[in-house]
Amino acid sequence: VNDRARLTEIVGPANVLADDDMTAGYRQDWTGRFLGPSTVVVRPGTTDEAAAVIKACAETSTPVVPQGGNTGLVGGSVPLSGEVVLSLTRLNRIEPVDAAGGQVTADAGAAIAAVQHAAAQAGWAYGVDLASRDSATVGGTIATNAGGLRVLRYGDTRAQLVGIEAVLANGDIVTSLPALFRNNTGYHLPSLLCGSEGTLAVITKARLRLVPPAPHKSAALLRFATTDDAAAAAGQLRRGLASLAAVEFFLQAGLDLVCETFALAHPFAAATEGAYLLVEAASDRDPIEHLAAAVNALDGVADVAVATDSHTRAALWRYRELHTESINHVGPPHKLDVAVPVAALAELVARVPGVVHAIAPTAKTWLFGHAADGNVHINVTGLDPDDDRVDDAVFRLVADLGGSISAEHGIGTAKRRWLPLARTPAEIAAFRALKRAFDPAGILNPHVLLPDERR
Ligand code: 2HG
Ligand code: ZN
Repeated sequence: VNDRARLTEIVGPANVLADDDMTAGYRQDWTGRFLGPSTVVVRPGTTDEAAAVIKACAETSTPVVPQGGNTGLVGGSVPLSGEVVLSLTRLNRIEPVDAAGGQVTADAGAAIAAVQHAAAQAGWAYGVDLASRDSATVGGTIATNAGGLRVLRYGDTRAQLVGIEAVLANGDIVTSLPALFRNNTGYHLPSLLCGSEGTLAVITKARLRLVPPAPHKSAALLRFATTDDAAAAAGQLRRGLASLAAVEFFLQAGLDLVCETFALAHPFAAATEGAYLLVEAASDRDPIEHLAAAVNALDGVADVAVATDSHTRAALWRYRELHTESINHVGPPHKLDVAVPVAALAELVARVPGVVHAIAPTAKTWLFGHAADGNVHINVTGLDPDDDRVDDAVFRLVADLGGSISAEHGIGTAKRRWLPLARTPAEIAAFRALKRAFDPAGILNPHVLLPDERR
């Protein structure tokens, strides 16, 4: 990169990394499926530095990939074409919580766990939680509109967003971080930048709404004989349990893999098959009685394990949260994070293994996810990283079922080819018009989200 000296002037020599060993962690995505070639990583320490970096890159038409915690799962934050990586993790301040207004302003590089902690210290909570909470950042979760474990209760990241500060493609800074609950003044840039995957601007700060804490929690792990029963139960729990905080789902094969990989005892020693729901209730008072009553009212429950203390609860959560890591031990997966109408969840789960098997008979399919939201994480191991025939067949099935090719991870590099399955031609034309308006030179994360234009 010919402007390395310029970048060094802006952020200092310690914050321009070029050595392959030093940049390796910024070039490879979390799944191990996507790895970029040698490049430069720039780590600004302030919004002004980030703006100066973007301005310098704009002047030389150098493409930039903004990056937070690099925990994304669709290859959206790695420099696959040798782009400069703009790492925001040094921007990690969190301002004092606005306790009266129930909001907080945090830098893009602050970890989600740090925001949760700051909120809790002030008697509030942050509505977003996800397994990668210690690494995933405010900016990255906004850029991808991350979902996670609390969407059911508090909505996705977009629903938490009050204001934003961002650097535009020409280096200008737009700031709107109002300490307001209501603010209805035209185009809402936070909403637009949320889910834009670094293609429209670089997020440097955000104003986030907080939620009342629900410190009393109970969880139950339920085993059902069939996915149909589990899916029906998820719907019934939403109606019947006001304190419902999460309904997560996995299958026997995934549970067995997690237990084997992490040497955990099986929750129900004798069970060899089933569909599992991990149900959590959270409230300002102990929700155990309501949870127990709601579980008792369900049909088709074959086994139950209840956790009332935090230690046992964490043990139950491990069966669910360790899926991603356990699957990575098998080999780099193809990750197909999809959503279907809740009524079609069981059908999807039933049909996916056959679709995969017909194309790749030796591949393994792992299904788990957020049951009450109709969000299934279809992971397939044993496929060549570049062989996307399975991805194609599964996405088409999902589209036929009225679903979406991305529920919460975004489009990134991995799915942009299939955006037309999720969006109409007119919508994609509108996307392209927005991209041209915000980034006419096309330097911001140029290889994600939008499919290549046919020439
Ligand atoms: C989860 O729900 C994450 O655990 C990761 O969204 C999903 O690894 C996956 O496919
Ligand atoms: Zn998920």
